[in-house]
Amino acid sequence: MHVLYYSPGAASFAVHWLLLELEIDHELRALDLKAGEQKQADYLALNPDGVVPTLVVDGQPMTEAAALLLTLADAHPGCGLAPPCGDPLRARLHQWMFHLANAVQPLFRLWWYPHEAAGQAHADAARDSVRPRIEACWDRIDAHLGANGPYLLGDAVSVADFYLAMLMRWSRNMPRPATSWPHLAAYARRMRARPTFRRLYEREGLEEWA
Ligand SMILES: N[C@@H](CCC(=O)N[C@@H](CS)C(=O)NCC(=O)O)C(=O)O
Repeated sequence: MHVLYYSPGAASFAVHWLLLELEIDHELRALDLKAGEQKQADYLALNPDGVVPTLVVDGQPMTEAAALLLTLADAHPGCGLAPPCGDPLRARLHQWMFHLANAVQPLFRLWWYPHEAAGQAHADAARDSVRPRIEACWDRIDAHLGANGPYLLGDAVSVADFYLAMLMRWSRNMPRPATSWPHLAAYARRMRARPTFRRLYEREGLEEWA
């Protein structure tokens, strides 16, 4: 049994999307992040970082969005969303998953929570300094898709694309959202056209970036 602790649109979004895509039976448990439910003792026992997502599989809590995505895709090899070990594309998949997890997602943490790194007094300046760094990520990924797309691994969609689409969505209210780049805009249209995207939006009660 899979139980996903989530908050609408948060880092749990891609994991929820993949559960739908892979047609895995699951229960959803919403956490109110503004009310601090993720910092309550019972949740910290599942996820000591006090963040979403947490996926509980047969009673075992697992955390870290990127790791959850890879684990789910690997557990369902028939879905074709993760090339197997030994396939040259597997190394590319690892490269993109780690790049998104280490280089892109942490910038959004700085964008949403600038006070964590800079303190409240310098939060605005810290946030401003993150914007060009996020835009540089879009420059790089847009060029990659233009030359090697239409997906991150080339012709076939992979689990990394669900992750990238979630991160792109997070930029939707920035001065230059990811969809300002032409290849990323086409990519967003392609990912949003997946039937599971519509279901995900309905289940999370989302409207923006539909
Ligand atoms: N590295 C973690 C980061 C997760 C994360 O930062 N989640 C945010 C929502 S997007 C969160 O739970 N924020 C609430 C908080 O930090 O209190 C992952 O990828 O799972």
